[in-house]
Amino acid sequence: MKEKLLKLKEEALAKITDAAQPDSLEAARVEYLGKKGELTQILRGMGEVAPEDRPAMGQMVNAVREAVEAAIELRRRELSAKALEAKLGKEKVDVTIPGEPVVTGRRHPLNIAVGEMLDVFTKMGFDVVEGPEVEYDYYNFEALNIPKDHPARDTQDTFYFTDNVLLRTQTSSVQIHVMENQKPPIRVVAPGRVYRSDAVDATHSPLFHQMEGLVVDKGITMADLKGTLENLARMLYGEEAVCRFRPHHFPFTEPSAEMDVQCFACRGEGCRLCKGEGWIELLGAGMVHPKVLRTCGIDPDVYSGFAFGIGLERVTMRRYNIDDLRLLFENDLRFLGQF
Ligand code: 2NL
Repeated sequence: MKEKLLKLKEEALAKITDAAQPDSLEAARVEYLGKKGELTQILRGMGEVAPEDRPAMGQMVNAVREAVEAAIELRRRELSAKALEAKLGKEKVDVTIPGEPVVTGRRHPLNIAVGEMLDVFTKMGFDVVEGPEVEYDYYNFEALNIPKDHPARDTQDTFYFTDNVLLRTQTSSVQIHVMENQKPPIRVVAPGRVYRSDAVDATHSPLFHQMEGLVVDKGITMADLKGTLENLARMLYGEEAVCRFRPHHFPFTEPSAEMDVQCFACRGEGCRLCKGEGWIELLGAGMVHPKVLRTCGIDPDVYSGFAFGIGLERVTMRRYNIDDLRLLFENDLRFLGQF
């Protein structure tokens, strides 16, 4: 019995020291110390040993068991230290490898141009206002003196949700809200998205951007309109920019005008940029129609005002020499990275 035990001990210790993986170590533990393990069997069999031999035998078996347990524990530590070392070796960071370049975003050219224009207006004392893109017919058309049969209301141009609700086709709607809620003096610019049912090409998009401005106070005249808008033109095209006003018609202003700037490429001679005209159309404007003022609760006998609207894509395209509107909407990083 004693010999058998010693042989078992030798065998177990050899297996334990040879175990190269946690798996084989566990297998060895089960083989000797598990429920059906060899040492466990021997302990169970103690009942058959003669009573006088039991204490000595018991001591021996326990000593072997303790030795085996200690060996397993020792090996377990060795193996986990080895595993940790291997893992750390694999995860080693090479701090000398150059870093990945950080790609930073840039402002969109449209946003840059609009920002510069807003700067001019805020310096002149204008507030920047925004409003909903989904609007009632009333704010987009009715309050602006656009009668029911006006071509601007044609379903060909306007995206309708219902008879009464639409995507705004101009940011004038924002200024109607301002006039309803605010007493003169009013000085606001309203930049934002507008929508018209157009097919996409180099100069058209169903979504585009506009900025409108509105000034209402006592004694506002066409001279205020001209001074303000010439200021804008000088910022966009330089101190020497030459402007001209042509009579025009809008339902919401009376009188109405369009403002051109003399072509900055040919100085009025006529070239490819201005299509031989010598002038480039910049914006539409006029004195706010008395009917529009009255509709918004402002007495046209006491107050007058001017308003203007300017297409932002066209200004941006000219500013950065962009020849296709679609470039502004496609968000190609090779394009956007140039500004
Ligand atoms: C254009 C012309 C214009 C206005 C917009 C306006 C707004 C109110 C009252 C009166 Cl609340 N007028 N806006 C006035 C004249 C022209 O836009 O060609 N835009 C691109």
